[in-house]
Amino acid sequence: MPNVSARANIALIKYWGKRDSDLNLPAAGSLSLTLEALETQTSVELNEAEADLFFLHGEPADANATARVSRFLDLIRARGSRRERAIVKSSNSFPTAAGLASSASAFAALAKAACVAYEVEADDRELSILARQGSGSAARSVFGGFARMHAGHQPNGNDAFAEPFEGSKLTLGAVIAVARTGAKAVGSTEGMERTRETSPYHDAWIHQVDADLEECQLALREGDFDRLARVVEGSCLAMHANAMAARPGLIYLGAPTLWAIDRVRQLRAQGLPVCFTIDAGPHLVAFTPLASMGAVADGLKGHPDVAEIMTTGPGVGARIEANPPAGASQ
Ligand code: 2P0
Repeated sequence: MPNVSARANIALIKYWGKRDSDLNLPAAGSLSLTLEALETQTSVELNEAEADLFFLHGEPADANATARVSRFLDLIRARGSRRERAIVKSSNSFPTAAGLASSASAFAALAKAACVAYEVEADDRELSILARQGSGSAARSVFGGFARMHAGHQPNGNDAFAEPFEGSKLTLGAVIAVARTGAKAVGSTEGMERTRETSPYHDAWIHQVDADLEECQLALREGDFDRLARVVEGSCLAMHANAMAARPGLIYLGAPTLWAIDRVRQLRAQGLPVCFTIDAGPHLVAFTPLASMGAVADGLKGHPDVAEIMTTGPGVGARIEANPPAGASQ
């Protein structure tokens, strides 16, 4: 029974909008950093039952989550010769569905574990294409470190995959100010669709991404943190401005998020190389060189609604592990 780990990633240049919902094709590229501490472990065991079963943290998952996993397994089954159903067991080392990219690590791990279980051969590019169909950001979590996602042009999505981005002179980690809230109100998939359909800013947002990707890659290659901070925060704020301009508007930022944005900018003004990004949830992620993570973590303490500060370095890509997933003892 294959057991695979994969780590979530946080985008420096954001993905927010699809060109095709059925194949889950992004309308623009993105660039992310895979993070060591945000880990999912998933095992896939084929069996003779009539339906796929999905256990999350040892408990049967709800019908929606199970159906999403089962639809994904259908994609894998369609590529191979084995038709059995499967028992999928998964556990996360971090809050699920709270805007910390759990679907990225989940579908990267599931893609690899299911390919092994169903004896489907897939290289990393094919895994990335498969993972993308589970969740767009999962295409990037197949890889460790920085990953660059290509939007592609082909209608079949065969050119919509991620690959490692090499050549950064900056080695970054992340300090995450975890806000004290539960699951997000509007998930990314629905939020993106609403934004595409109703935001007057959506075309401008999509149009900007290519230039931001080039600028970000240049800043990383040159090791220019100030340049990086400008484009990373610009991409994040433009994504949220676009989402806020949807009707009804999507507001993922909370009071502790705004507080933490201010703190990051104060820390940078004091000379620390740090910049922020925010996904579809209230948690702020601060990127900073590894040597500054402690100082940034200290600087983000002190708000009553920041429940926890996590620090993490870059993580590796999806890989097969020897032991079964912790907490998936069902
Ligand atoms: C990103 N996010 O680039 C952006 C920024 C959230 C905010 O990719 O519909 O869960 O499954 O493709 O991958 C989250 O979106 O969406 C995401 P689907 P996904 O990381």
